[in-house]
Amino acid sequence: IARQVSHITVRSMTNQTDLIEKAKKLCAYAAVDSNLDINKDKVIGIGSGSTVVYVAERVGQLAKNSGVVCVPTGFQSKQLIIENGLRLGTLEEYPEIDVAFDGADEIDSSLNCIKGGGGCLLQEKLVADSAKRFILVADDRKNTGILGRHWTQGVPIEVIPTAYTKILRQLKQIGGKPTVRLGGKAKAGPVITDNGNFIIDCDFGEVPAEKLEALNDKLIRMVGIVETGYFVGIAKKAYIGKSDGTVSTLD
Ligand code: ABF
Repeated sequence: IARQVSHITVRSMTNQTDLIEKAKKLCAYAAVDSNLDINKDKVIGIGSGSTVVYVAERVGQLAKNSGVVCVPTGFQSKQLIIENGLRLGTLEEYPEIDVAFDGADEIDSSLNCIKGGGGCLLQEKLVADSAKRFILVADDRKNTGILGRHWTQGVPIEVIPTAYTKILRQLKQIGGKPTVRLGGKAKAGPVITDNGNFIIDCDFGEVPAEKLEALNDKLIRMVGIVETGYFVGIAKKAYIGKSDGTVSTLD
């Protein structure tokens, strides 16, 4: 009986994983199909994460030989652009992006989001901020209504390495619970971003939309913080994939 129960548990976990994967693909395809016009959009931002894998796949299917240029948000997205036969460009060459797609860790009902779970938040914010239209793609677990509900580690904050103890102290002073993100097999050292910085994950609990901008401004003013994972008022629309096979939008 024990074997049978564990078999069922594994199978239902697999089903759940399959449904989430399906939801990611559905929202990514819907976002690209509804927002990419290959006759007009010539520069596309491609974000990072597991949902964006399907964005890159769909952009590849629709725009492979159309001459569009894709600007990545980090190493993984650079690989995705290349693997899908798309043309790679840099933000230095293309500072104005027609449309950018990216995932999120959490999205609130005002389209603010937390990003940076994968550690690429600075590049992601640069691309998002350079885009005329910034579109989010996520499965329904990320649609939490209010930020701080799902992402229990808190908001990722990129800091200059020599400033990390100063910033830890300052974050505690304003009521945060910060931890330096550790990496590697033994988690013995800090994660180093593409820009050579550290990431601090800081839990501020649930932060209502109307308080986000003030909190983010306070963080950005701390000398040593390069950027935060709060994306306030940047996204134009979000495509949310559900495990029942439907996609809803937030705008
Ligand atoms: C990136 O990928 C990050 O900002 C965010 O942490 C993450 C979302 O990943 P996924 O699509 O895998 O949930 O966009």
